[in-house]
Amino acid sequence: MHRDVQTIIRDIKSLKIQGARNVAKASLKALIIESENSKQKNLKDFQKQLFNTSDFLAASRPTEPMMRNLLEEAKHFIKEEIKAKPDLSHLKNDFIAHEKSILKRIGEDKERLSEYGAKSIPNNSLILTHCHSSTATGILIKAKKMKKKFEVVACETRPRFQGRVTAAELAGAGIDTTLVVDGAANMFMKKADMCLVGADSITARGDLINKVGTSMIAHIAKMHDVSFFSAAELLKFSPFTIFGEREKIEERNPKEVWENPPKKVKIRNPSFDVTASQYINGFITEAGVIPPQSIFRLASEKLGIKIIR
Ligand code: RUB
Repeated sequence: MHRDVQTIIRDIKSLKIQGARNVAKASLKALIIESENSKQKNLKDFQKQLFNTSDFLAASRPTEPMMRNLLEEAKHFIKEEIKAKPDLSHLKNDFIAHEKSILKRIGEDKERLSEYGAKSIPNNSLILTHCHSSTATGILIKAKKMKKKFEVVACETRPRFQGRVTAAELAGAGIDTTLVVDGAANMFMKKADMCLVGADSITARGDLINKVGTSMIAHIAKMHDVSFFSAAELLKFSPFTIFGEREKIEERNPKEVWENPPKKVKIRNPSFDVTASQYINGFITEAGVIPPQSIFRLASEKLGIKIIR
């Protein structure tokens, strides 16, 4: 595996590259690097090399369907190209061009999504957010550009403090931003008008899997009658949840929570949690702002999933 690809995998695992979208984009860039530098002399070996790299990337963070969906699509493209025109240099060139076009399309989808999201931000409002979602911050920055007036409260997001990334990014964009500890969420929710978070995964039921603590925020939001939205490309949909499988929740090193705990103290460090669809007012997607019940149909269409075989 190329050295730069190994670095990307390391950076994904260590959260230097974080957030579902950044992880997915980095994985496609890794495939492009691997392909550009491949020394394989025949189609079979090239395919094997790219498939292996793809499997390593997919395993780098378990709860990331956007990355998995794109890697699966890349594999599918390679298989189909080999069938259509079995020529190595043709395959390499086409594959690299294809992946670059996908990266471009992801960027265009985000633009559209940000536009829909920005329109949804109420004027003179307080928005509460959690963790760092480049999709959610993209919306807020777009709303600021639209001259909407709003403030943001960002929860700090123990144990890795991604809320600080959000706060720095939003404050840097001129948005009035306050960072609070996660335990203060209820206190600030009383004054909030809307919650906006990202998404790592969306299930067939329209449930949301996002940074641990998200479900707590959604429950509190419901209690205070505050609307709760998740900003999510349709590629965040987890196809195997249609067929009964559950999305695996990544459990990270306990040392992230407490470096040197006393003996006998047990520590758990789940990275994500599940917010049931009934707590979600809508998903802000590239197809529009849609209720959780519609995600299944739209995402299946986008991903080309055939339900009846
Ligand atoms: C990040 C997180 C984000 C989603 C969406 O968790 O939960 O809300 O990944 O991000 P982590 P984006 O820091 O563990 O990766 O909108 O950028 O895809």
